[in-house]
Amino acid sequence: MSTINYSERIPNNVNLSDDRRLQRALESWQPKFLSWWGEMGPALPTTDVYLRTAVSVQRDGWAHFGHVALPEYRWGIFLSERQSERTIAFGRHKGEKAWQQVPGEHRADLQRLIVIQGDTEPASVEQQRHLGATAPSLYDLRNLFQVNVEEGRHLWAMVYLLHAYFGRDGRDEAESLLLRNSGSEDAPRILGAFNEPTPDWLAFYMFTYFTDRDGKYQLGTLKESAFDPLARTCDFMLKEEAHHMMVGTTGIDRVVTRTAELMREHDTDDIARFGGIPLAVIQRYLNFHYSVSLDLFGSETSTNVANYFTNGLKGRWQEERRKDDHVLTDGHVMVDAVADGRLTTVETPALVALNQDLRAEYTADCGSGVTRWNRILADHGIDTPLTLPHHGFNRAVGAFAGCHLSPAGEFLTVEQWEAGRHAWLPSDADMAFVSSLMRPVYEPGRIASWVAPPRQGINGQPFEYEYAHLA
Ligand code: BYC
Ligand code: FE
Ligand code: FE
Repeated sequence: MSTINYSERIPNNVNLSDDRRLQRALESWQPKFLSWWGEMGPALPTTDVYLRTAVSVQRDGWAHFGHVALPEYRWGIFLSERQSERTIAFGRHKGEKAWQQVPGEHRADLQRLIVIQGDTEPASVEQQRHLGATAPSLYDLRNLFQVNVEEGRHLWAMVYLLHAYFGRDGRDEAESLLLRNSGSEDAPRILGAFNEPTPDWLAFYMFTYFTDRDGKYQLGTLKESAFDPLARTCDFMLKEEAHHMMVGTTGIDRVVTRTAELMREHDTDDIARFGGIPLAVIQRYLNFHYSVSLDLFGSETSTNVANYFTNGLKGRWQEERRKDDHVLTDGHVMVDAVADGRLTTVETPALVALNQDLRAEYTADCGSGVTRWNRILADHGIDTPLTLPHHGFNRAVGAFAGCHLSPAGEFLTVEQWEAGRHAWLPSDADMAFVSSLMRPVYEPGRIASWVAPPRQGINGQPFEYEYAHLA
């Protein structure tokens, strides 16, 4: 079970060959995936890239590294191992055995959650399609493609569930996942952040820090699901997700490091003319990516999430470590609300407040990055810190939608907002400037002017390693 069968057309550890119908259905989806990858995946032609491929779902030694041609990457279906007596940890089915099939009454909701999750994965590949043209180093280029192939595999993870457990509707939804496109007018991706462009590498690092981190938290709740195949799929996806977090965290580390070095060297904040990204621009990118990622948590109060939890479909972050009854029918909590143009809190049943609960976990985690970046700044003697904006800033979903808050959390008039937004969100000039720095650096061991080299290479290889060969 833990070893992945690579001799089949679709690598898997779910005994796909025992179910010929399912195998045939997925084999007929496979060429559609490959043609989507060809059209919407990485645009830069390469001969091969140094990538990891999952070879086992065991904790240690699960990945193999080697140079592969991107279209020949072995995307497959890998679920964490089944625990024989897994029970449901929360909701009204708490204590019952986890489900190996989809109960009829939860079919629509489960399918919807899987479709939303599945939609984000190819969306991010589409958003990042052109970044290969301007990578700051071969190391970064390789990381981009690693993230892309794994997001492609996460699409496979959801498509497997749709095909295996949701019949005809599931197969139709699997097709549709390849037909919606990020930013499309007619058929956009489902969630807001996945229709925003990722035009440059600062945006890419911010996206992998803030938006992939939403993925980490949402997968963390789905890994608790009573529907065991979903739980096991998400558990394994989280293992891959750790690398995406690393790309974001260390990517921003390296930009901040370079910015701080240039500020010291030239004794000025105005480092644009020395080929660095000014701290104020980094802060504006951070404000944007954090705020659109907060929208991915849905509304502060949501009957959807209450039902998902009560029915066992979606748990809380680290459900089993929570010290309460895991049913929450009696609890009340305070949630954010806006009344008379002011921020207040109102008491709400705990069940409907679970989106805010998850968002709070996420925010705390985001703060750890800010702390590390500020340490880098402090080490260079710079005492202007980066900060997370207030969670009501620039929001389009939930209690703060339609309000105008400053990054400090003050409520503003429309005029004040319009006057301030260029100081708070990336302006066209910021984007044009960052874009002007984006020139590819593809000689092994060399790096662009605006970012420091990584402290470590991949899989013990040095930074100078030939992580990719261009075609
Ligand atoms: N944009 O009841 P509410 C990842 C909709 S990222 C557009 O508050 P709910 C990845 C909402 O659907 C993780 N629409 O929402 C990262 C609902 O629509 P209906 C992705 C939005 O359901 C990087 C209505 O507004 N996975 O993996 O409690 C790279 C009312 O909302 C948005 C998941 O999200 C939005 N931002 O919570 C690659 C997990 N927000 O019912 C990959 C699955 C809300 O009126 N999804 N709406 O038609 C869910 O758990 C929930 O559906 C949500 C929303 C958390 C998204
Ligand atoms: Fe993913
Ligand atoms: Fe990811």
